[in-house]
Parts: sequence; C-alpha cells; structure tokens
Amino acid sequence: MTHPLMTMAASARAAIQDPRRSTVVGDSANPRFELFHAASSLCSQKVRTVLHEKALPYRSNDMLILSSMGPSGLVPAEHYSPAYIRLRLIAARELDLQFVSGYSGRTSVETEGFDPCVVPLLVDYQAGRVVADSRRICTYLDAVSRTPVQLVPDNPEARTEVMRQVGIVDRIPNGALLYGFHPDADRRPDALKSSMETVYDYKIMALEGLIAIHAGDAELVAACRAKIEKESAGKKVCHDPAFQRAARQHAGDLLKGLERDLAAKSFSCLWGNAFSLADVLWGVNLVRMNYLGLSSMWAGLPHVERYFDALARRPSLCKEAIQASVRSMPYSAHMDAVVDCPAAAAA
Ligand SMILES: N[C@@H](CCC(=O)N[C@@H](CS)C(=O)NCC(=O)O)C(=O)O
Repeated sequence: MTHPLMTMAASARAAIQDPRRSTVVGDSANPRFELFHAASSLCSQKVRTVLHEKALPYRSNDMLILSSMGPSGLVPAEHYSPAYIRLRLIAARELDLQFVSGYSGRTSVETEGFDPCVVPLLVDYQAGRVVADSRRICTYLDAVSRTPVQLVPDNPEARTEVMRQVGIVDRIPNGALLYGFHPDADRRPDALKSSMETVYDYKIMALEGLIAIHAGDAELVAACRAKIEKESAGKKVCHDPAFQRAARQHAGDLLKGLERDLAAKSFSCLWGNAFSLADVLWGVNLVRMNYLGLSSMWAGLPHVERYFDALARRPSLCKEAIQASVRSMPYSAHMDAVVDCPAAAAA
C-alpha cells in the first residue's frame, strides 16, 4: 500500500513545472528523505549543506519560489501549490505553533510563528514524518544520522555553545536584508532589486488566487490569509528607511558578537573544534551577506574575515551555498572574489 505521505508528496511534486528539477541526490533508488527546497533559498542551503556533510541521499525538489508575470498573467511560485501547503500543514500540527502574522524581517519560527508558504520542507518516509523549519530539519537530520560527521556535539558545554550560535543565526533579519531597500547603501545586484519591487504584490496576488479557488478549504484559506498578513506588513516597511537601518544595525551587532565569540574560541572550526552546525549556519549566512554586498560589515572584524574564508573553502558550503547562489540568483559582482572550491564541483 502506498504511504499517504508519498501520495501527498507526489502531488506537491506535480506542481513543479519542469520535472528535471526533481532528482535524486546520492546513491539510492528509493531514498529515505525527500526535500522540497529552492537552490537560491538561504534556509534550503542550510539543510542541503547538512545533507551534504552527512552524505545522505535524498529526493530533491528544487522549486521556483518567485512568482512571475507571464504573457497570460501571474505564474504563481511553485511552493504556493495547495498540495505543498497541505504537506507543510502536517508539520505545523506537530509544532503546535500559531501562524505568522506580522513582519519583523526575521524568518525564525520561534519568534515569528509558522509560515505555511515557505521552503524548505523535509519528508522522512522511514519515520512517517514531515519536518518544517531549517533549524529543526538540521537538528533532526543530525539526530537521526550520526555519521560521518556529528554536527551537534555531545559534550554539554560545546553543545550549549553550538546551539546558542544556531539560535543567533536563526534570528538574523535575513528577510529584511534580502527584500529591503536600504536608504544609504543598497549594494544588492540591480536585477535582484528590480524583482524585489514586485515580489510582495506577486506573492499576495498568488495567495489571493489560491483563496478564490479553494474557498471551501478552511485550513488552506487560514494559512494563505496568515501569509498575506505577513507579506502585506513586509511590503509596508521594505522602503522604510528607519526599519531598514535598524535591521542593518541589528545584523551588524550580531557580527560584532560573532567576532567576540570567535576571539573567545568558544566554538568554530577555526580553532580545531569539530565542524559543527553553527559553522554550517554561519557559513550559509555569511555567503548570503557577501552576495548582498554586505561583506564590508566584517571588514574591521579580523576573526570573522578569517572565519568566512575558512568556511568558503568547505566543500559542502562551497557547493550548496556559494555555487548554488551563483547559479540560481542574479549575478552579483560581490561573489567574484569568493573562492571557488574545485572539490565541491565533483561532490
Ligand atoms: N523559519 C523558516 C523560514 C523559511 C523561509 O523564510 N523560507 C524562504 C526562503 S529562505 C521562502 O521560502 N520564501 C518564499 C516566500 O516567502 O514565499 C526556515 O528556516 O525554514
């Protein structure tokens, strides 16, 4: 008998326009895990880096997460399909969290609530579970698969520090940095800026379209309404100078905190500690900040500078964050100087 999760996942997969974006990564005809993600998505890059470190095979569904305007109207993003949202709602029930409502510029499920219309999402067919939220997926994968590397250490002191760093990265206002128009120093690639001018309107149009078609599905409608509320609030502040300056300032303060923590040698692969989940998450985040033209924020922070250089050489980060960003996002001159790791190409 086919597992109901398999049927649901197959429906979510069917919304992917190009079937070549559904592949199997690694050596398995029938992998235990299936990932719904996007090459460009920061949160997906975190999960893929963990899967890479663990050498875990998985079915990969690389979704288009930007809606666009085609000749016959709006083409909704692929993760706004009812089948995909219904799959996410299974994970939401397990978490027992409120849906997102407002917008802070952060994407942490802990502080913002559950966003029903985002990637990544993991299905574990062996456990019969659907796991949402990058932070939870990463710790879940580390718990169910302890080899070849263990990313969350057993030693209580080391574990506490790694998880503290994981919490810090999870609260970086990444949404604000990607979508927001900074009044003084907006160094994002021009093509990205122009797609960010329409992104909120397209999201809201796509979600309103879903509500109109599925008006009888109360749970789906509630999920779409929550997402509309969040995105409408995001739209209001994307050109708000005070909001954008505060988000940038907050990210800068977190980098200064990272500099202090690196100097204290409390964690990080720089000092001979084992490569950890904190290194994965900081690595992906620093790559994103570099892509957005924000590396000047750590110009006076020598430990962060060294840390970024070391992380950019890690094959998993090179492939899943650097190369994936370069291939899937608009060209960013800020990435030209980032080391291209040959080991990653082969991995
Ligand atoms: N807390 C969630 C946040 C997920 C999230 O915000 N995903 C973004 C990409 S990194 C997304 O799917 N955005 C598309 C949208 O909002 O429609 C996680 O870490 O998984």
